[in-house]
Amino acid sequence: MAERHPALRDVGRALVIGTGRSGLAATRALVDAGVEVLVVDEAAEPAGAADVRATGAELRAGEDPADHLAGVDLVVPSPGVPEHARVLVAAVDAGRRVWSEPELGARLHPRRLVAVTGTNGKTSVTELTTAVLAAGGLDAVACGNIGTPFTEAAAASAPDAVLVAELSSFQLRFCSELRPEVGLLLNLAPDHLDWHGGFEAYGAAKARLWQAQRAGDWAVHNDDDATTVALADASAPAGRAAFSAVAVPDHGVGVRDGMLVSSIGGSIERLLSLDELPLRAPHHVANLAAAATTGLLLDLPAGRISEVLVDFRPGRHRVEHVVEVDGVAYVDDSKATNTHAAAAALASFDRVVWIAGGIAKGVDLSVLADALERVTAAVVIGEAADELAAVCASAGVEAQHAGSMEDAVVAAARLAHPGDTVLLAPACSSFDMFRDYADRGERFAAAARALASGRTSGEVAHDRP
Ligand code: UMA
Repeated sequence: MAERHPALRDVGRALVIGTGRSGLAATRALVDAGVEVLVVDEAAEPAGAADVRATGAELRAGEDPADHLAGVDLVVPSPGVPEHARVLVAAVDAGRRVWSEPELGARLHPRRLVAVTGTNGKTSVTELTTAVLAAGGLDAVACGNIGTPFTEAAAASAPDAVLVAELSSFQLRFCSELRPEVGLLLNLAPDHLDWHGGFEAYGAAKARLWQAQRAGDWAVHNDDDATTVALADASAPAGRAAFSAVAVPDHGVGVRDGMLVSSIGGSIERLLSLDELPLRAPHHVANLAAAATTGLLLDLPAGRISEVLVDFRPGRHRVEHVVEVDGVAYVDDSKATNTHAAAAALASFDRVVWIAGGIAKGVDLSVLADALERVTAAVVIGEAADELAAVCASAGVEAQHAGSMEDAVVAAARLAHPGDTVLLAPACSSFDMFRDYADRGERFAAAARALASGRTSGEVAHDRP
């Protein structure tokens, strides 16, 4: 047998939990490296079962992974496995190594790495940063939470490639040696508290982004978000840089006099005028500033960076204009899966009929009461519907319940007046009613388009004059 990879020299047997994208990528990498792999999934018929069996690994479906720790040197949990799961608590208590799938990939295939985390904007900034690096002539590869598992992307990439990894708190929680040369923490607001057990643990997981950095690496925080500043102060051992949507950081990219400017070279350098941008919402400007900071820290030419930023369009289901019907705009921000993102979307329109709801993930939704100033009415769906209706009532906003997205859109149409925006910004995850956030957004868009073509059953009669 070929000699085992040095990172796995003392790993004879590994337990992989989950047969999804992460679990499959980890299993393939471990089997290829000559490790004996047991894969366990809580589902009796997990979707990835056939792919896992094809690797030659043993699969036990429908079983508790905590029963299978005997003889295991390494545990690789899928990100969906919560930190308080019995198997992870048992593994940590027994002193077993627990690596997330990106940690495994980073150890097996060391590459240049830019890592992006935060509560919101991760995917957009990962896309933007990948485009910035590519325009600067680097072989940039987007991976991680964005879709292609880190390990798979790392294995397929050239040795001089730069991985641009979107990393979730779930993945960072079990990272230790993963070392980005630029690590971006975009923002931090309560999310996934059911998984981590609390906000402090969630923040601590995010801050692991910087723990393995060394001199010459960059820890980048958001100057407009005090929590990211405090976390960087407390935990970033490397060089510090920042970005902002309202001012110019000491060392980074920000806004002055309607221009996006950099202070990285020591003097102020203009990158672009905000007038050139199709979308000027603060969260979008912050995303552009974060990507520009990364490009400039990697010594890429400012002119190329500016071109990419001006041309960039946010992806699907991110404040996406779907259709206009009877003077009412229908906007899909299904990607707003937490309160922070929903509040940013609500602040982007003048008069809003708001569709929200789903699974609250242990987060207190009452903070949204302060974000409802421009909301004239709401339609609430899913598990969190009652809680959101109470939040609306506390802000003096009428909320109607709906049992499906189609009913929600029809109800919202009745509540809306010409000039209003019907905004899907759920503040919750989608898994109680939909396959994922994309499915939820598609259902919203289809229902809105059905209104436009008059296919919705019954006339849309406006409740109010
Ligand atoms: N499973 C168990 N036990 C558990 C939990 C899950 O056995 O306690 C099993 C499930 O039965 C299923 C499998 O694990 O068979 C699913 O694993 P998973 O939910 O971790 O999903 P993957 O398919 O491995 O996808 C993961 C990320 N999913 C999550 O973080 C929930 C994907 O991010 C990521 O693209 C992919 O790895 C590749 O890196 C998605 C996501 O929703 C987009 N991320 C969250 C977010 O963006 O908010 C963090």
